[in-house]
Amino acid sequence: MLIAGLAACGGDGGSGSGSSDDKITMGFAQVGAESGWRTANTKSIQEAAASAGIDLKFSDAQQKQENQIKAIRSYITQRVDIIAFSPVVESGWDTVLKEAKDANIPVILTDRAVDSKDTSLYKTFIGSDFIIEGERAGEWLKKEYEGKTDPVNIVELQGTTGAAPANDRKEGFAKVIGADPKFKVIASQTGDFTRAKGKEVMEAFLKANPKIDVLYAHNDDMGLGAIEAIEAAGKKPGVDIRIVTVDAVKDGMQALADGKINYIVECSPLLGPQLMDLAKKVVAGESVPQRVLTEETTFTQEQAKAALPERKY
Ligand code: GYE
Repeated sequence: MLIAGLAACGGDGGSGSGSSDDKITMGFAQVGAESGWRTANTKSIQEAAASAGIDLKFSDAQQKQENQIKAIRSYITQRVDIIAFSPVVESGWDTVLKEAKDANIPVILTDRAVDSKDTSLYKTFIGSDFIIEGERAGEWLKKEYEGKTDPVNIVELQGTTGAAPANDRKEGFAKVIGADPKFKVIASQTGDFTRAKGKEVMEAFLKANPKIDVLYAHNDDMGLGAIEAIEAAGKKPGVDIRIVTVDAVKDGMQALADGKINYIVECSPLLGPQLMDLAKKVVAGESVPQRVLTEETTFTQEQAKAALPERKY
């Protein structure tokens, strides 16, 4: 993808556009700084823009949709060449996306999806398949408890309410474990993708439920917060309560290598280079695929030990 993009842009001096020497200006409306994943994602976008020679206007919405909408409107007023954003929640984007379209400013979705029926409101969507991530967490659990018949009490820490990764990771997981009645999700609540909220909600789960076998956290950060709560309650994370999370950021991988998490489903935040490549193509009027999927893997404790020294984020 990246190689093809560089060849297309550099090979013939950017033919087709009268202002090919002008720098592309991108307005990027980020979700916030809620997790290690997000920090790595922001860094990837900023570094990739710099090395692609794209002038980046960057805003942080502090996990609030209204702030993102304001940022997008200001990018429209500033007449940037392209807008990219990671929608904090799935719903409620049609009006502002229509405004961008009417102003002839193309939009790229990164990381999270919108539920707009009109797919002409954006050029492409680059990011992970969160349903598959949820399924991978469920598949691991099924294997862990294969051949056992006792009930398995699961608590779930959901991501930000209404966010695509929260909706889809819940759905994918439920689909896989739902077929076996021994798996019981006894509590499920949002921890807003943050460490502090993960800890707080896990404390409440522990107080209300004497027997918790498994924690499924929609990201590493909530899992890491929950680990603090579990330890404070005198239990051993990874042993007394088995833990599966999503992301595979460094702190999560360290906890996995240390035996406090049992399994992590990877979700890559390094979307910057592909995003800049797609942005150049869109601005040049080239066609791009409607959906660009990120490639990801999963990690056991042993695999985390091996991967940690090379882990960049
Ligand atoms: O998993 C979580 C972050 O949208 C995939 O957002 C992203 C999620 C990621 O806060 O850590």
